[in-house]
Amino acid sequence: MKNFKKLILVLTAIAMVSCGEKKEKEQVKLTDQPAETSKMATETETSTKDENVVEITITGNDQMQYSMAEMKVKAGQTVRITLKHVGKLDKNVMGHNWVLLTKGTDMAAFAQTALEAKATDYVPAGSTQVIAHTKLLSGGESDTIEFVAPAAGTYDYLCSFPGHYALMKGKFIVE
Ligand SMILES: [Cu+2]
Repeated sequence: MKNFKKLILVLTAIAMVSCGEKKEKEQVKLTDQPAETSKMATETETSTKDENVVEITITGNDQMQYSMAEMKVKAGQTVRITLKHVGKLDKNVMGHNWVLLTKGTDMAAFAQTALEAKATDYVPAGSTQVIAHTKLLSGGESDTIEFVAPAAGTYDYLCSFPGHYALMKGKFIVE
């Protein structure tokens, strides 16, 4: 690791010579930062390892599929969900979001209403049927949301982009 750092410093020094002074300084900074940043990230991770926080990462791809058909959490837990669009297509043609519906919401009826909400990325503004939702993502993007798990029961989640819920849906189970 130390040798690697030295190598980077040497390479940076070489780059300095060829790039002029301003760029040199930037590069030195860039080289110095990652080590510190990653250290801090690790510390934060450990300190937030809380029984009451559950982190879930779900992906969506260009084949219109989620990576999970079921999620389980406990009532009252803080749920941190990250949706990653691992495809390449733009959100205009293959946008994905993650929308959690209130218990008993008719998914097909909701999806129908969502069709008309293009202006708000297919999540009807002010809908009382939505517990939580991510942004609509293009390939390569991700979004993390946080909310408190509702009362015990089984809830539906879906991607509300037109036509996607037929494949992109799942059960959110609160125990
Ligand atoms: Cu989708």
